Amino acid sequence: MQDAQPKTIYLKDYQVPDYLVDSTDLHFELEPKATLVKSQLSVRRNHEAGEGLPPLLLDGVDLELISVAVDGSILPPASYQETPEGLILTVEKPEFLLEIYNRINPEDNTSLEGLYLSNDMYCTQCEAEGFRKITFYPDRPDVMSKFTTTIVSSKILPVLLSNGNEIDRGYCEDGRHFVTWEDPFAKPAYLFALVAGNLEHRDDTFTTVSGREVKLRIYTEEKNIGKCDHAMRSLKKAMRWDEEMYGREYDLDIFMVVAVDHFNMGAMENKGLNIFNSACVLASPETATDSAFQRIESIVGHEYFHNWSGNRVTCRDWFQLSLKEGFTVFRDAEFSADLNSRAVKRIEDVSLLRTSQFAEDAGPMAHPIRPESYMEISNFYTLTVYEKGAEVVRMIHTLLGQERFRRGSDLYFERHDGCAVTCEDFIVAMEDANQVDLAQFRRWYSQAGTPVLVVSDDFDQSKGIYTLNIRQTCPPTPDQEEKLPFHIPVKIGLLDGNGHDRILSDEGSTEEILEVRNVEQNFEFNGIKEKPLPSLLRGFSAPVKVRYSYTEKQLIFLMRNDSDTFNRWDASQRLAFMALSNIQQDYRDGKALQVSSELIEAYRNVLKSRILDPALVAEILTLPSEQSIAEMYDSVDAGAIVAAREFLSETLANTLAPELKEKYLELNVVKPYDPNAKDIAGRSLKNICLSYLAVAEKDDALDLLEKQFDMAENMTDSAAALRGLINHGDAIQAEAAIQSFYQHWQGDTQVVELWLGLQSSSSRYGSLENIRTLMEHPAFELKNPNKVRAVIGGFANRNFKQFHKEDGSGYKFIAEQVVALDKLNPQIAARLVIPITRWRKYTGNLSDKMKNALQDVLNSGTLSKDVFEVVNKSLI
Ligand code: B3K
Ligand code: ZN
Repeated sequence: MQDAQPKTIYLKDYQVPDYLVDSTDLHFELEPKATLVKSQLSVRRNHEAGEGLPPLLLDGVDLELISVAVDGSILPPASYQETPEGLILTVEKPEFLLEIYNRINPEDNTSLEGLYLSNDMYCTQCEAEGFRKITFYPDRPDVMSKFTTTIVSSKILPVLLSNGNEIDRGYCEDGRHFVTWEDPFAKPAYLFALVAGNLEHRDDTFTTVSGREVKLRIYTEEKNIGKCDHAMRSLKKAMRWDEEMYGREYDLDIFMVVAVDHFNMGAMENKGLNIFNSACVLASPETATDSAFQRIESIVGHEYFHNWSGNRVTCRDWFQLSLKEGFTVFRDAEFSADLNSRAVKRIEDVSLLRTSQFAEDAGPMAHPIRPESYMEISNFYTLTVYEKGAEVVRMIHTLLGQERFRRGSDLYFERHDGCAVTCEDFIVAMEDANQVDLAQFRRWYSQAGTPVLVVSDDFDQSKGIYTLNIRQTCPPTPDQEEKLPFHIPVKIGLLDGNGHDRILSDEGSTEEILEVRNVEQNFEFNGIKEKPLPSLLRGFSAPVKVRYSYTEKQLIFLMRNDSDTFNRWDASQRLAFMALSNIQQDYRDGKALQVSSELIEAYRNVLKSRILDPALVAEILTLPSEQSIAEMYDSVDAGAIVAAREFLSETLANTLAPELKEKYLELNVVKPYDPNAKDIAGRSLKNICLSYLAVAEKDDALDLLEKQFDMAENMTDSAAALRGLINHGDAIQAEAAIQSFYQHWQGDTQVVELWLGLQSSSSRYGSLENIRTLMEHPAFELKNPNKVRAVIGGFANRNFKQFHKEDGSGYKFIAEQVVALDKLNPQIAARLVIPITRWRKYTGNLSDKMKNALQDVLNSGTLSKDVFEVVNKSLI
């Protein structure tokens, strides 16, 4: 926390470190309020940085310094300077052993950065700049060191873990015990980890492609030991996949995963010792939904893949974060796509991107995937860096093709193994391996904002030439008024009147990747006899918006015929957006609301289809969320959006009730739970039908809900029924379901989090009053980020109707919570404030009320760097 405006750090100011640390020996004596840390660093002047011996700067935050010694001699306090950011030492030697003793207080560390306690377990989170909360250190990713760690504790904590391989253990004279770990790979401090607790473990082994046996171990509290199987299976699949797809083998004797209840994000890729938010690793059919099963598989994969893309090859500085995150998200997305339904995975990822990343690109914190400046790096762990970053890697993959992309990644890993590098190094490896020029493509790394492609077409019947005209623009973003044209791969197909793909080349291909490079460009197709219908941006081949004036009829045609599954879904989305826009207009004009019969018939056909993959049917039937509708407009009328979506949903529900019921009954079969793609698709479609039936409130929908609620044998069905009862049951029914569910599951943390989220995100149940009541519930804990995300985040991010209430009470509430949370956990507070930073987009009173709430946060007193940066940039 600080008073003065925090300093801005710029990419252009990067300088190599003055000193390097060859080895780091750490010694911890764990005590909740007074953990003693001793560190021995072999420090060496970095000759790349220049001549002379400048002062050595060590980062350190919230540390109690005990002593500093150089080559065995304690330094008098006069020879070093302690500042709020760390320690400045002058040592007149180019190489020396630095020994520091300091004390920290894990119990009072509610920021969940550095060393802290979760329940009674010690754990760490060091990325990005948490190591400086453990000891004084050059806490920057380009300082890579070999770590040895000894942990001493009372025997109440039998499990003592750190990175690498265990090399020693024993007892101290005073009855305490210790374990020593050695990590043979040099790493930056952000990958350091320590865990100590009373934990059980699940074991397995994996034999690598070269025949080495690796021990796999998942640690949890005893009560959760039965929830590790899915994560273990996912880990083994990930290890095999990385060998097969990228030729990457695991490199230590043991790979450990620990589940922790208090965690700021999903998981962390610490070398050999991944630490996971319990919600992202623990699952059983009775307690976890299908989406939790899938989330676990993808996060386990993601963290494992970091062992190469992140750990063996790491980032030079935090501006390069997308180097490891964008690439690793791309890798985990492909992993999930290979294991499950590729089309569904793509639809889910693109929905997230469009709903939330596009909003980021259009908001006050917009930044390129490689930002140029920041005040607090934690604020840049964003969907832009992660998801758009992955799309940028995907575009390179699209432009090069699988084989050449692999050649590039092989060269990248080989060239930079053991190094801290930049996004530029990644692109250069791709170029060098394939003799391509990605000069213009690099703009994706430096320009923010979502490009817009305006597409028009022309058909010259006499010459048989069909022309696509593509114009690109990109809206201004903070600090970037003008943008240069991007290099954009636009994958297309052309449909004939029968809905078949036209052949576009002599080799018989039916798809083409148009490489858009200019502000305006024409692409001609010869030998065309009738005007085709374009299927644009197939598979979402670039993170852009495409505007082409499709008619309703054409969209229905694409929905039926496009050979690209993603674009079939996309056509349905365009259709829904078109309908929702019209309804909003009628709503504002005070006219009777209506939905075209063609649209209803199109949905009926999808629902009745025996050919379409049920997973796709489920995705098509899922109407765009209010948030994603809001993202489509420069000026958002929240009330009209809610009214339009409710009307469309009710109209579909009422008109299609017989078909919905038939489909529900057809799919509602009893069989053992298996989270495979086919069964997940079936459950997903079944539960969407059920939710529509609940909206229609007829055809004994409430009985079906009650029955499913009582009989469900897996959490997917159980939670779907509970959601239906909360949103559509009568008040007594809803309350009874909420209570009985809690009675049954109160001992299970992950289910309780789900239960809280179902209530807070309910447009009917999640009123501000009920949110406040939930916060009084014994299951709620302001110091636990999962609970905060479930209750307060559920309200602000997934309960559009209640959050955007006319009186602005939702915004005031968020401001109040942000101020309270900032004192405990600045990272979480800075995430929570985001929904009110988009005030410029909202119409009328809402905009002012949102802005006032933001101003209240700013005026509340001393803010953390995290919250200050977000709020301040949003008000400028
Ligand atoms: N690398 C971590 C994220 C750390 C976030 C720090 N605020 C998890 C991941 O992306 O795999
Ligand atoms: Zn990651």
